[in-house]
Amino acid sequence: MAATEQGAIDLYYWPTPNGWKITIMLEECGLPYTIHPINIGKGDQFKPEFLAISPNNKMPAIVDPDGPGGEPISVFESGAILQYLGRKTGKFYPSDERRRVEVEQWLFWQMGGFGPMLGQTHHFRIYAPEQVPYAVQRYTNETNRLYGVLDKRLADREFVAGDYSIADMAIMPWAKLWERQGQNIEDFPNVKRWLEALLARPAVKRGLDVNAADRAATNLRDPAVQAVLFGQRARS
Ligand SMILES: N[C@@H](CCC(=O)N[C@@H](CS)C(=O)NCC(=O)O)C(=O)O
Repeated sequence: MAATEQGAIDLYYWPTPNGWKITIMLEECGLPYTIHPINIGKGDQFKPEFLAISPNNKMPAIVDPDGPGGEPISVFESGAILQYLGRKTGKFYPSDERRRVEVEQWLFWQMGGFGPMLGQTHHFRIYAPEQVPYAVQRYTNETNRLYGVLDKRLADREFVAGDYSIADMAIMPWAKLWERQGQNIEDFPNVKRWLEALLARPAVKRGLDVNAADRAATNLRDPAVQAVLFGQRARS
């Protein structure tokens, strides 16, 4: 494990869209953090010490040594982590109730729809060991519908929900992978403009760059990696 800077947040991470949400937020907030790689292709997510903070065996997860009351706190689920960091710093997550609800609607839209559906699109278009045309069509179409919703939302505003917020940080890492989701970004000009603006932010670039080489090292078409990620595991 890497040496931890005093007060630094421990981030359990692998460079994927859900992981990037958190490196981007930490970079945007200027919070110190220490990366603990969770190699999901090798099964680090099933280690008991990781399950103790992330019982759903998925990264990202954080441990903030300076949590509420000055005591450590662990948080799993990327949406909950973004909300926690937003409350902790007072940044990118408004405290005004109307503005907060606006952000939360789009954060949960990502957590409950845009993320899970696009994840299945990746699975059936790229990783599935057998071609299932119905599944490819079903998830590619649903992805297309979701991009349409996002494009409409962005037609008359710069960001998804008021000012730049954790909602943008949650959605963008998935939207930047439109090509592998069978989409044409030219069909969604407002998403394209928003995506380009976010990808130009220095903190976003730094966040997307964290341990980038690890991404190339995980071949999700490798049967050994697939056995870890797509095989059902008995829980101890
Ligand atoms: N809802 C979770 C999803 C996290 C997630 O799906 N993480 C994946 C990588 S992007 C993972 O850790 N997979 C390991 C596994 O499924 O065993 C979140 O947003 O934090």
